Amino acid sequence: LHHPPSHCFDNSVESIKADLTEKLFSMRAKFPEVATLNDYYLALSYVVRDRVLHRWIHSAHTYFQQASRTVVYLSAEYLMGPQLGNNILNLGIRKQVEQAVAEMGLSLEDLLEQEEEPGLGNGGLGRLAACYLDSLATLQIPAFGYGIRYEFGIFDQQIKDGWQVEVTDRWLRLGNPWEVPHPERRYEVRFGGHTEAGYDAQGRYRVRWVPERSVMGTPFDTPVLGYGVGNAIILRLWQAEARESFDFQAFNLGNYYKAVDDKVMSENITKVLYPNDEPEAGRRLRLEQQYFFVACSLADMLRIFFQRDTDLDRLPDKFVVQLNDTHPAVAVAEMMRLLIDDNGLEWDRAWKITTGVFAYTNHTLLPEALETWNVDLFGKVLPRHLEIIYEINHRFLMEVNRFFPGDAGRLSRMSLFSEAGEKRVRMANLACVGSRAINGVAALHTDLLKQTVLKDFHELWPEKFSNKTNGVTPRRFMALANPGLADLITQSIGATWLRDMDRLKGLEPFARDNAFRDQWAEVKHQCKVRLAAMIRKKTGMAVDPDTLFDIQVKRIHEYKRQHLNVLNIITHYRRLKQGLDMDAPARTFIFGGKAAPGYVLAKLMIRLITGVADVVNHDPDINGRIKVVFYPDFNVKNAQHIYPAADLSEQISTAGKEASGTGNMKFALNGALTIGTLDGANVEICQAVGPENFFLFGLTADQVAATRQAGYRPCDVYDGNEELRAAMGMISGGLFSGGDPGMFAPLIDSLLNEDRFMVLADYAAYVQCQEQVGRAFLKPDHWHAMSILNVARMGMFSSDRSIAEYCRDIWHVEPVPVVVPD
Ligand code: 26Y
Repeated sequence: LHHPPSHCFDNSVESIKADLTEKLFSMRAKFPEVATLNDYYLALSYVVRDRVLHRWIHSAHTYFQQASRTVVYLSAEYLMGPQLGNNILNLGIRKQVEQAVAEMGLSLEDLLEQEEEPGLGNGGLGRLAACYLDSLATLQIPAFGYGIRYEFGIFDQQIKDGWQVEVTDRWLRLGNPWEVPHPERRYEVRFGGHTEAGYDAQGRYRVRWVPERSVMGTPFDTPVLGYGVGNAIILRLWQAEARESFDFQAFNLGNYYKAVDDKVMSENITKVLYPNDEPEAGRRLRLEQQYFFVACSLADMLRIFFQRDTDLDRLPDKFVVQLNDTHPAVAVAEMMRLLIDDNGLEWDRAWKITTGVFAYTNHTLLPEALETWNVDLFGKVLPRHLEIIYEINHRFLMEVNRFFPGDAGRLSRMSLFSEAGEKRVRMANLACVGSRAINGVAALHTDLLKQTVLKDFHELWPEKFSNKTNGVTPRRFMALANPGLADLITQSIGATWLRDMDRLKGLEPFARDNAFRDQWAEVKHQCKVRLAAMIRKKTGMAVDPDTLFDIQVKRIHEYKRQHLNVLNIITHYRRLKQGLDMDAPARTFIFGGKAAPGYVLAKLMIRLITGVADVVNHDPDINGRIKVVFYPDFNVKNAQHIYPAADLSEQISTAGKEASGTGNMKFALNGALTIGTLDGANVEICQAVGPENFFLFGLTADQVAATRQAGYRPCDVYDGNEELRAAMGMISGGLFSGGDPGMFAPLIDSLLNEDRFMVLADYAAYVQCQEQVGRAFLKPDHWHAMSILNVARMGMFSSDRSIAEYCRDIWHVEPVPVVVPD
């Protein structure tokens, strides 16, 4: 085995400057006088990338030698956020880079702003995957993240006349310096066709899949650095390409356009990320995407396994594969196919290996969000896999029947196929049966999983279940997003907290320290000034950093209840108009988030927010006591400006609906106080920071279920509450829709007739709780003390803690330290 380059990088200011000029020349073919800001961004990125790759090469070399168990994280989404700043932070070269670019007449901040983030995810699930890669690297765990290199990620959001408009996300337009393509390491992925059964030369029963078409998957590698360690890991994203750029046979037959057509069809597979909450859009292509990246990833894993081993029974000792929700669950069938059809194993042996390798994380309780596939469609795309799933199901249901004899209801609930209406494959059931561990993402979520959607599986295999409460990386969401706060914390308790978040506890005594509280307040104020400038730039609106910044940023969804927030704003507005509540502090209500393009009510909620903003912001009677802002195009990059500037974090989902939430953690770690329901991880956050430092309101999950059971009638709530009637009347009267009373009718009707998410039931409690928030904000000393205590007690919400628990309880993997010469 050869040793990797022991070449060392000189991180002095002089050397970084020299490298930058060299990269401008070698990678951009420019000299300084003609270079654009983007050329400089790219050149600096290449300077940083060399140093990142250096760590990756040493890590790969070390992992290869040690061959200890490796984590494979399979996720259809990764929301990585901008890379340059994070890599500079993790390399520990911020000061030198800042000075180097300054001496060349540039500002690091401007260069960082150039980067277009890869928006390869919808929201929480994709961002969680990115935080977990950061923590895997930092905890020195050998790991691969595998996913899809979408050419178009989540759409860019613009606001036109108050409505959301979707614009294609062309994130690759100016080049992506962070990835390294490996066309030499591509795999063929087959689709469609039929199967043929027969006996091989040894007389063994074998099935042959005769596919109808195939595409190639090419990997693009992005290294992810650990913090404070030499380790790096790889995010490997697959891009679909045609097998041959020209199908020569078709070409010879004169069918040139068919050949080009096939190429286009193949490349469609990784063309676009699908939004969640999108009814039925592009289902076939989505199934193809899922199988495509799973097939490439498992083939790659086996290739790496066979580099050092020959005995597939040892696969579970060498790899554990975590399924990030059911999107990659077809991996269970693909693993069986690889073992049986391609490697000649018997079923039982293959099943033992398969169920020794996989583990499954569930991220939702909403029954309509559980993935299922029409059996006919599935069979057309993956005929062999459908057969395998039938066989898994047959054997599984026999086992269920041994444990619970004659329980027909249970058999039909646990079957991998639902037979009510059209026959469908249930991916959550497949994931459960194929995995040796199953987890939810917050304590309440895991409890509810066991009681509801996965109840039968829990009764069969209670030992497979555990909770792994989500976490977020303090590197990106504190050190990078909020350097002022991070520096203040480091000055007070030392620097170790960034890798050991329990150290934040050391901040508790400072909550009583007046001088410290003033510094804390000053940092927050600076963050608000910065956000106000961003708001001005993006929307043209002036907001006052001395007002209470009350922020709700997340995907727009009925269960997240942005409309509950709006109802409170309208109520507050009406009171002010009546001369009431005049002692309440002035507030800036900030919203951000994307609605799925086909989710009509969610898009209407955005229109309602912008409609209310239009009226309230321009009402002379209000005189700035309320401002409402919709911050367009919420993404990771914007989020890094937004979380640090919040006084109040809105976490107001209907109890029992938000699996965990992770924005709630990012806010609280930046010193925002939370107004929230007992939902998802809010329950644990409230417990950790203490209920006296948390604004709790609303029905509990049990009460929500009981209220529903008892025949909840939203119109009764409406009839019984004068302020609620007035607020809804202002909406339906057309005040926020330029006099059009019809515009918001669908929203109002859904609240009055069904109110699936109990907005009206929680309205009064929410309004009252918001009054309490207002009163608390008027006592700044106490407010800032609560803010400090929140940060001091939030240590457990580091993704390092989450990953350490996965390592200990599910993956059984150990750290492998990497030594990098430098
Ligand atoms: C298109 C499709 C099948 C699909 C794609 C993405 C379906 C769902 C999703 C994304 C789901 C998601 O983001 N779930 C969130 O996961 C977070 C991380 O665990 C949780 O904190 C959050 O509560 C949950 O809504």
